[in-house]
This record gives sequence, C-alpha cells and structure tokens, in this order.
Amino acid sequence: MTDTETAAPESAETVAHRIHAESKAATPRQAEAIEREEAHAAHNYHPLPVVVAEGDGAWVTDVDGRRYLDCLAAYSAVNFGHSNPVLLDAARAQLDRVTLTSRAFHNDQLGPFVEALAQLAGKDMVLPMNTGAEAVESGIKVARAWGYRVKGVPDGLANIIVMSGNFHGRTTTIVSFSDDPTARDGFGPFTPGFRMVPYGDAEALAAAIDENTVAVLVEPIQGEAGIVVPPADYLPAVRRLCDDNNVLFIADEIQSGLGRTGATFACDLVGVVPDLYLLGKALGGGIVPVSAVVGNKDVLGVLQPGEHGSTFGGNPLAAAVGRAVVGMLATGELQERAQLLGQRLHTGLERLVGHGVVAVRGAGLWAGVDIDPALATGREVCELLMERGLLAKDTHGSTIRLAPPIVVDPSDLDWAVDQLAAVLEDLSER
Ligand code: IF1
Repeated sequence: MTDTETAAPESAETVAHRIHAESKAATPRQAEAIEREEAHAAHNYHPLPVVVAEGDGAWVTDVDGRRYLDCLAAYSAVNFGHSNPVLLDAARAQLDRVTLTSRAFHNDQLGPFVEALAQLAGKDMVLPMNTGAEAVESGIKVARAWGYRVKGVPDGLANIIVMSGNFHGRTTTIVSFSDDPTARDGFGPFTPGFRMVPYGDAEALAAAIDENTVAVLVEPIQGEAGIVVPPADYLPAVRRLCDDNNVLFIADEIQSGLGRTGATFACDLVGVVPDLYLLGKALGGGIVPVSAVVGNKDVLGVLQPGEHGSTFGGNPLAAAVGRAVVGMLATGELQERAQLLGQRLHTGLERLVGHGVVAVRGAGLWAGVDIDPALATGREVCELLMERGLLAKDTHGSTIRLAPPIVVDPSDLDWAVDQLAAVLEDLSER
C-alpha cells in the first residue's frame, strides 16, 4: 500500500507534480521517489529526473540500478569520490567514539584538525564552521572586526569590495551583494557595506578602495558564473592593492580549493597567498558539512571568546573527517592527478570547439563548456547526457560545468567527452 493510496484526495498541485514526475521519471520506483519529494520538499531546486541510491568513486547508481558518471561531484564537495574508503574509515572510527560536544568543551579531534589544516594553508589559525556560507559570513565578520579593532576604521563604516558575477552562498547578507536577480530578488531588505566592481578589472578595484575598505572578497576562479578564470595578472594585482592599502585579501576557495584546479588552492596557480582562505565543500569529504576560515593570528586573533560560534562548528566527527581530508592533500598526489587528468579533459573538450561548443574555460579537473545556444540550452544538454549515463549541471544559459571526482578513471574521462560529442552531434542533426 503506497502513501498515495491512503492519503487524502490529491490537491491539484500534487496531481500536477505527480504527472510531471511520472512523465519525467523512467520507472515507477523513480516516479514514487520524485513524487514524495515533490509533495513534501520545498521546490527550491529543479533536479534532473534521476534518483540516486548509491555512490562509489566517480560513479553513482540510481534506484533501478542504472549507473551514472558523476561529473558534478556535488559542486566539488565530492572531490575524493563517493564512499572514499579512507574518509569513511575516519568517519566510522569517530562515530563510535563521540560526535558532538559543542565548543563549550574541548574535544580530542579539533586540535589535530586545525593544526593540520593551518599547516596545509601555510597559516597559523583556523575558525571551524560548517557550511560554505557560514565561512563566508564568518570571513565578513572577522574582516569588519579587524577593520575596526586593528586598522582603525570608524565603527559601522567598514566596506568590503565584491565582484560582479560572484556566488558566495545564499544567506541574506551574502545575497545582499549578489548581482544575480534569481538569487537576490524578493529577499530584502539587504545588508549594507558592500561595493561591487567588475571581476578581473584591477583598475576598477583600485578606484573602489578607500580608507574604510577592510577587505576584498573574491573567488580566484568564479564557479557559478561559469568557471570564469581571470587574467593571470589579476590576483597578483589584487594582492598588491590589498598590501598597498592595508586591506584584507579574502579568497573564497570553497569550490575552487582542495585539489579541484590541480593545486591545493586556486590561488597557488598564480603564486598568490590571500590573508584569509574560505574553505568548505570537499573539506567535509562529501560526508559531513565542514568549512573553515584559515588565516594568521593577526587577523583571526581579533575574535574574543563569546563573539562568534556555531553549535556544530569544530565538532569531533567533522574534525576527524576534515583531518583525513587534509591528510589526503598533504602529499600533493591528488593535486597532481587533478592537474594531469584536467589536461586530458580540456584537450578532449577543446576538440569540440566549432562542433557545438563555443568555448571551454577552467583549470585542472574543472571545466565550463559554453554550448552553442542555437543548438540547445545547458539544461537540455544535461538531460541528454543523463540519458547516456553522465550527470552534469548547467549553470547560466547554455553553459555546462564538468567537475568529476579527482579519483575518476582516465578512461571514464575520455568516455565522458565522447558522450558530450555524441549529444552535440545528435543535436546538430536535429
Ligand atoms: C546552491 C551554485 C555552485 C560556492 C562558493 C560559497 C558557497 C558556494 C564559491 C556556499 C556554494 C553551491 C551552493 C548550491 C549550488 C552550488 C553552486 F550553483 F549555487 F552557485 F557551486 F556554483 N562559495 N555553491 O560555490 O557554500 O553554503 O552551499 O556550503 O545553493 O544551489 P554552501
């Protein structure tokens, strides 16, 4: 007996969702799962009609046993693959000990985690949080407090410079400085104290800095904007401008960091060290939410007891997994793998330019592919790729992003490019 047979008469909306789900879903199991989700979960996403049940490495399996190559990796939160044995072992070992104490007490996992993460980043202090947005919000609060208490900016006058096309999360303050109407409209009133300049334009940034500027917040490579890589001399120019004006350089490496670009941090690719790294996603190994603000004591030391925190920030389970993640990155082998596989991926994708692909951008095992809009939208391409057993996600317009787990087999990478080529060929013949 399924829920719907015992439930009250279906509302028109439920019927519509059921028809939608069934029409999109290939099997009854999928339809049932989608219908229940659509009936009871907020509709803040428009997922592809696939219902994942298991994951292993770079592959996931749906409720009917169909396998898909995961080329999204949960927006780079699954850099080390689904069910990574090293990370699962670290989680399992801690699950049987203690998982949550709050920071009202110490726990025996936090110290080793923050020590290892600070060392990985070449810094000396870590503020442990949970989601990426929490790390961004924490970075904003730390920068403002540093501005008032160290730089000497008059209280309440601090400004932070952000970039056009930015994506830093979904909280009200963060969307306050978004220029994406879909992310921002309808959520006011907004938080003041932010200025926007064009991404990649050092002159515009120089002109926007004034005596009350406390920080520049920038993605070293913009993810949601479509894997936008700035000119090679841009981040070094940001570093120089921040040094010259006593302004904090805050790098949001939540999506670009932790191996994705073929380096530990995307900033490494251009030899730049920010004052604060904002980390998240892959820091939790695809198992638990783990994020952090990583910097030196002269900045993060401004926080006094009781001024900031979170129930789960730095919990022993998160710290145990985060420490295992840092351990996997400490040797540099995963970063090298992402660099080598990334070359293979980009070489394959470049061959499609002029054959349905307009442009390819990215770094390491991270690519933004602009599909010829005359052929299809990014969503349509992703639906056709899904039918061929490849999961990817479109971003704005006709751009799709490809970011498989770094553990992906080289042959699977070649297969993925072949599937995209086949989809584009089918579309061009349509
Ligand atoms: C969604 C986008 C990607 C991020 C950067 C901070 C955060 C994110 C550079 C906040 C999060 C996620 C959020 C998720 C989808 C995904 C996303 F499409 F929204 F924009 F990756 F590009 N900084 N990005 O990319 O981290 O609080 O989510 O842990 O909101 O739909 P979070």
